[in-house]
Amino acid sequence: MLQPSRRDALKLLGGGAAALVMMPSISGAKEGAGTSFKLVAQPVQHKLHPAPDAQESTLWSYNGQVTAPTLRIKQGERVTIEFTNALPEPTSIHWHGLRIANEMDGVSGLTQDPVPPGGRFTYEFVAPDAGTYWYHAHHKSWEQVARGLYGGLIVEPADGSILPEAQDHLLIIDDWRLDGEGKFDAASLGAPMDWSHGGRMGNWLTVNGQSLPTISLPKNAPTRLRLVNASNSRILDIDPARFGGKILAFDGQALPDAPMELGYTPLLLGPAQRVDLLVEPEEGFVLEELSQQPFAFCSFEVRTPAQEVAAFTVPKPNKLPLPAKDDRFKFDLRMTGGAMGQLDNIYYQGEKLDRGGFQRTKQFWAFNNVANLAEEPLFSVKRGQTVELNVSNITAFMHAMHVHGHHFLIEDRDGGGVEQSPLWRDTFLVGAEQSTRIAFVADNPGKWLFHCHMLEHAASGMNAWFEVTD
Ligand SMILES: [Cu+2]
Repeated sequence: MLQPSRRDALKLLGGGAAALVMMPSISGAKEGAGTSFKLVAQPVQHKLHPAPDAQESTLWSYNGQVTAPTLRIKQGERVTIEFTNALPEPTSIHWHGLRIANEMDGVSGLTQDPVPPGGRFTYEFVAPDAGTYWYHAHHKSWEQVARGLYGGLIVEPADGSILPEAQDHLLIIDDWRLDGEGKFDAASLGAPMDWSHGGRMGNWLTVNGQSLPTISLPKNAPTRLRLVNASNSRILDIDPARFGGKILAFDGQALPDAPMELGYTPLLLGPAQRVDLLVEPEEGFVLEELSQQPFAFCSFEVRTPAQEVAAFTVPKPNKLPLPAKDDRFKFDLRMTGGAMGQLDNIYYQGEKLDRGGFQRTKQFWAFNNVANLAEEPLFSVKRGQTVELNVSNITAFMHAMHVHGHHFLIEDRDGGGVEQSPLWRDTFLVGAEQSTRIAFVADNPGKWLFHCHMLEHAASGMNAWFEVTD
């Protein structure tokens, strides 16, 4: 019970010329035992569609780059990020999937005040797990992420086993909504129709901010492709078997039996989810979005490598705390609301919403009948407690549920088990009328968000938090 069907349409604009992709990357300036970076959130002009007459868009960026610089850090090393906000509105940065101290989680209104225009904030943390992560704005995310405020974050394993650049590629995929001139469609941000349905769907895909890039890979060499879905709401359907791709990791966590062939197709990559693939290409291939008509949005060409290629070391699973079998804190979460869903008994700030209330508050979704971050946590547990969440999606849409500060085991879907075990994730997809059981050890004190990563759904009700006390 893994791969429910979806009904959204991918309406893509006409094609264009292929562009060569270069992923900007900044390596940290060494400062004593740590590594430090500077990030500035600022507006930038960028052309999203390759058609010659397509207009430039005013986007928001970190350091003026679409996609933002990739932060490469080392497992277990202290990292400092000096952040400056040069945007006309407040913002904050969330380090998605990193199990770091709560006050560095970057959730404005819960773990920190938003950084005002012209303000600064220093993020400082130690990443405990190697793998593929990303960072993005966590203030009005539905607008700020849509405008481009995101970048990749790679945690290199402490044992230093990394591939050379030519054999290790980060692909951050985004789904943009462009207007008739090929510009970012800002006018439709916040459309209630999107918020009450499947979220903001775009009509144009980019990889690392580039349209239809062609990436060179060394022929027949083991190469890691790190895919990140940075879309507001689009679930990508991909099929790694079409190009011999094997799975190394989901959501940053290496699989114990990697490299693994996927026993099903397609692979659904929800918003915020990551998958690391291993390829050893004999010839060129394409990465396709398969939810409608197959659409190739990224091409790979192969070149005979000039030098000897590096041998591949299978990434080792991180050491994550295993949930206890007994002594569990169990919590049932019912997801309701949305178009074609149950709209009765939804409360927002103490008010029972009726037709006018939904329109006035733009709250359309609820967890256990409550829309959006309430004053009280969903639950509160002591540090070290195993938490079991039984999540039932009683809506007409699929959702991408993200737990902050913890990775969890997916234990069951609809009573049918899971396709592999252990399956660690930080974001899971739950289909319409499906249920999923997850479990994790709440080992990180603080206030942690639990929300749908379809950012319009989070803004319109699917947003709550839990507390871990010391
Ligand atoms: Cu959702």
